Amino acid sequence: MKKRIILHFDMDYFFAQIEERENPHFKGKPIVVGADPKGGRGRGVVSTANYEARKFGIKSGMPISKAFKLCPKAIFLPVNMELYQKVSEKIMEIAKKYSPIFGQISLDEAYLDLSFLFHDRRKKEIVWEKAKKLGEKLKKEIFEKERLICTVGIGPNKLVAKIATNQAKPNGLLVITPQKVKSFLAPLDIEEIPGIGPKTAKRLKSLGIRTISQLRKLSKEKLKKMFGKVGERFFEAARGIDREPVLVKEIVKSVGKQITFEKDTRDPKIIFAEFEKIIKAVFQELKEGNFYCKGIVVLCRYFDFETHSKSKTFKKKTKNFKLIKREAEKFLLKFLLKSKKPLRLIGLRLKVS
Ligand code: TTP
Ligand code: MG
Repeated sequence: MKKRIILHFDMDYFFAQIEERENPHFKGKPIVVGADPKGGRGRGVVSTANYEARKFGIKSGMPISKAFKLCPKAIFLPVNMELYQKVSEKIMEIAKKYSPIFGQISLDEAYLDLSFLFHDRRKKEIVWEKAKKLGEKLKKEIFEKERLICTVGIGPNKLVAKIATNQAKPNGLLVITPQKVKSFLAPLDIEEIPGIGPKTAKRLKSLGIRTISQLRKLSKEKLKKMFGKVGERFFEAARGIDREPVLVKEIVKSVGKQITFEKDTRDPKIIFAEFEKIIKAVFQELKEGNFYCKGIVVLCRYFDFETHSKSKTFKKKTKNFKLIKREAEKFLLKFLLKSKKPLRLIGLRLKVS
């Protein structure tokens, strides 16, 4: 495989940082963006928190009631997605200029393939030095134009670049040249490898494997036996190998809404009435954005947080409200029939173009 240089960047505490920028008097105070905490009785989750709030143990995905307990004096703000999307677009417009091979991953992160730097036939070290300069320039431009900080990771592939970003957060820049890959990864926790979540990590930790260097002791066969095909990827990732190209595909655009019931419920009247409101709100967004719907995802969380989703892609993209509503309600009904457990949350997302 050809030698590559990949840059990854990710905005720091994105939603909360935008709120800080918009409200300078919040600076230095703990900020939590997410559901309404309702004095500790709120039932949604935290979207993100700034670093001051993280000091109290608050993190993305945590129940908002728990965040409230950890730091009741934090500033709790609702999710202003429209604003974050606009800011994201501006940032991505800036980043795109740095390479024709640009792949956006989410609202606040993207990869850039900088391998074109190799075409300039100078020494390898100079190439990596140049990549670092580009990273610094990108950070500076985002800060000057948008007043927001981000972290940049640069490496010989996407895997190493992303892990470098995570290690350099916040407001950092870390370059890992091919010679440094193995020693950089060695001491890190296995959960730094994308795809190794808490469940996989638990199985590995039961074998005494905590760090990436310890993971290297397991053979490819053993990992394959334990985890199937993805085990082979763990084997390679532990050695800093990753062949995934930067995909220039646009991220799937979607519009959606979800609600958490005030009380867990099995009452179909309440559930379908709320779902109808969601469908209408989401359809309104579809109209406002002048989008077509390519498919739907219905989300359902039972009272015990067990979460399921069902999705469908339409043969032809559509704007037909009745059709979308019928398909979405079919899925919701299936969830109700599948389990007798009360529902905590329902949601609908439309994939659009
Ligand atoms: P992340 O980049 O994962 O997090 P972050 O930017 O807030 O913080 P970090 O400095 O660690 O990068 O996610 C980007 C945004 O996506 C985040 O600001 C809010 C949103 N988000 C959620 O709404 N729910 C989640 O569970 C996560 C992880 C993110
Ligand atoms: Mg981020």
